[in-house]
Amino acid sequence: MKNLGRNKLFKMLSLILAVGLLFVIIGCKEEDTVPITGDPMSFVLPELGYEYDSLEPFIGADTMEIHHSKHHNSYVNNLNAALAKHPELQTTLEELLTDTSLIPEDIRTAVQNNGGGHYNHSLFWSILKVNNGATPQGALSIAMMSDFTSFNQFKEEFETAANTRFGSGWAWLIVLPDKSLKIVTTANQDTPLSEGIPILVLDVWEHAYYLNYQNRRPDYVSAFFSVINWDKVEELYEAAIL
Ligand code: MN3
Repeated sequence: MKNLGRNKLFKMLSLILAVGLLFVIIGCKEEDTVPITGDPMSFVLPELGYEYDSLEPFIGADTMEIHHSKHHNSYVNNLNAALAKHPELQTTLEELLTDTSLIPEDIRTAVQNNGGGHYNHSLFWSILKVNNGATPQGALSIAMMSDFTSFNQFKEEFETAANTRFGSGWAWLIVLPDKSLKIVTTANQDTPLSEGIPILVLDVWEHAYYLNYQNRRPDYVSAFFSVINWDKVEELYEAAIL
């Protein structure tokens, strides 16, 4: 009888241990949002976290819906299709975009364009919110004073960079390895990851503004300053200077 009791206890403990282990494995998997595991479904279109009309009147609901559900979705699908050819790749998207020589040659262009498209848009959506005229506070505000002399000077330089980026591309605020801030632009879906950590980004492809602003990119760039979620940018800045 005593042996049988122990046996039962042992079986029960094993079961608890197995279930616990399973939860740990599932938990770890959920944490791994970016690593490429060879599963062609590794990347999914992220939710915006707000409605398509949330940025009205600065960025219209039509633009947001097409931009997110069509443009961004295509980048995700094309990225997954390219990566499916190399299930042996064990790294993160950020690492591949930081050093594109790590990308197998036959899918390099596809990953640069579509992986960049996925990375850039994901960051872009995350820093958008109608801000009612808010400006940066805290450590980011101090850094802007130090690197640009004032918020208004930063704004002017960022707008000029975004407006003068020829053709399709992106304007960025990045944190350099020495922790200073720098405004840069990239062409197409290229990222500035090899130079620094992005904390603010603006899509200046025509598809991002044409329905609202037609050819008037400067109006769109100026309106962007009404939909920057400075709390989020500050959070990214604080993580970047750690
Ligand atoms: Mn776009």
